[in-house]
Amino acid sequence: MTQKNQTLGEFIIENQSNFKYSSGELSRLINSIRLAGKVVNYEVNKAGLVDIIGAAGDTNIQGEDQQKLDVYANEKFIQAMKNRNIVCGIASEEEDDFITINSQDEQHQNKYVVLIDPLDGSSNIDVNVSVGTIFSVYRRVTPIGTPVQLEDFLQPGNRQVAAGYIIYGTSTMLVYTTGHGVNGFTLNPATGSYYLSHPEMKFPETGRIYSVNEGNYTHFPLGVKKYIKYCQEEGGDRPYTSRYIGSLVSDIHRNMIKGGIYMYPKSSKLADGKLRLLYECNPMAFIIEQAGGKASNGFGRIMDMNPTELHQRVPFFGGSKKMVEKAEEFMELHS
Ligand code: AHM
Ligand code: MG
Repeated sequence: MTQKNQTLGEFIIENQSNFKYSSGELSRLINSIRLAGKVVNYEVNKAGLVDIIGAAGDTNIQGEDQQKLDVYANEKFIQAMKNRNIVCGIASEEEDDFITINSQDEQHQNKYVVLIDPLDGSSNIDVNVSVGTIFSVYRRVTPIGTPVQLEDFLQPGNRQVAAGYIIYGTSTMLVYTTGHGVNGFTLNPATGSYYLSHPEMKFPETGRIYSVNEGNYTHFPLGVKKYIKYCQEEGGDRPYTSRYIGSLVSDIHRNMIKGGIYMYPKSSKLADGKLRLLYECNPMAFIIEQAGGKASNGFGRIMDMNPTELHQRVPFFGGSKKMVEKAEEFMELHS
């Protein structure tokens, strides 16, 4: 039963039977992500104090090099999952290749692989703008008892068993889905617990916000240009409002609450756009769809794409269903 003000811990226990393969493993996995998230949150909150306590690249008082926050976050999440021995492999936007996890006694017995963008939008940290962590969970496809393979990670998004994000914003929130809707939990810094603050989150069917880096306008395909013009024209509830933080998690989070579309199209400078299919687009698409929205590459469903490489990039259009459908119409018409 979903009950507002429940802690995330209580929620996980009560909803464990919702998990597709209920063995407790997925619950433990979400738990490790929430814990590492708190550690990263603590460091992100201190980022404004770099002049006082030392910046990335500096040497600290113990003679150790200070790490950049994205590298730090990468290590914390990987460590949390490794220590608890709950996944068989991890792929991270920060790592060239996937990591195989195996403990001596377990012999590759874990079922899940995790793909993670440990600190998305990290260039925003210096200016005190929200950043996020994005994660995606799949059941492995190769036999248990053997080391994970690339194919365990290169699965279409429609096979995800869980996905979520942490937003380090004015509040810190963890928002996730296991395929039974989307729930958002806010961290209470006083108690260190996440509380269910946004039960059953839903994208409004349509909205009035469009989020895109318009600085790239000249380089966008004609369909995108025309759609942007459509957003700006008078007519019905238009012109829409333009809001672009430049931090995927924050832009989607806001649009999920208020109604809107986020776009990172391809351009004449970036042939496949900028966002990564496996670490950013698929997990956000799973959340968007579970919240009643739509996620597309401009012509088809993001989650039906067959990945060919770990760091593959794809154009991305995600948000309120009717707005994404409209953008697709323009893409189709002008392709
Ligand atoms: P990153 O993974 O290097 O942080 O890049 C991803 C980020 C997204 O959060 C954001 O939506 C996008 O890059 C912004 O890119 P741009 O500055 O080109 O608009
Ligand atoms: Mg990223």
